[in-house]
Amino acid sequence: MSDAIKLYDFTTSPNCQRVKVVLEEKGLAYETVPVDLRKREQKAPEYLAMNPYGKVPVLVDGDTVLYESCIINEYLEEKYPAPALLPADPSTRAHIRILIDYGIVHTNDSHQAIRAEMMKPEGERDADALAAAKARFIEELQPLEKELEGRDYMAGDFSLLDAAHFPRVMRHVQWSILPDPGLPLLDAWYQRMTERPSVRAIL
Ligand SMILES: N[C@@H](CCC(=O)N[C@@H](CS)C(=O)NCC(=O)O)C(=O)O
Repeated sequence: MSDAIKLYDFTTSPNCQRVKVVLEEKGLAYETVPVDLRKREQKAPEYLAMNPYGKVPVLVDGDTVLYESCIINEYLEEKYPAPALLPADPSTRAHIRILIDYGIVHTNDSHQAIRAEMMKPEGERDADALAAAKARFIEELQPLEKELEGRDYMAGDFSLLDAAHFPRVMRHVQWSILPDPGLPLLDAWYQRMTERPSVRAIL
């Protein structure tokens, strides 16, 4: 059996992309194992034995089997510390973790409301519901915009914070929810992110 890290992956899943960016940034050799979400392969008993939540991604590194993308990324940072994707200072690390949680959990309701509309055929979308969710989402992204004042990346240097937020922002760019005139720094950051070899490698 190969010793390479395995990532159970669905190519377009933002949660998988978040991990793939970190694997690429760290220059780690890994294999992706496709999981077809449309065929509900993530609910098969063998898969649930690895991830009881029945979701992608799952990372297998030797005897270590992990799920939850942000926790996987923290594991990769601890196990493979170079190049560092978190600063050394505990207070800054904690601040980064707050912002990861904020951007994923605390914007999730508006993100999901937008997603629900975008998944419908164009003619069946509720324009008012979409506009309201968009306004809320844009407002909720303001704290991340603020972090980018005077910085190329959200914590100064590229970090797990940027890897965490890129995939969802990309989804909203694909849906034409972003860029937004109220978030110019986030747009410049997004463009910068798309130039990174790690991001180019996973798209
Ligand atoms: N909190 C989890 C979320 C994982 C997740 O929601 N994955 C989606 C794909 S983006 C999934 O597997 N959906 C299929 C399902 O829920 O059955 C993480 O960060 O890894």
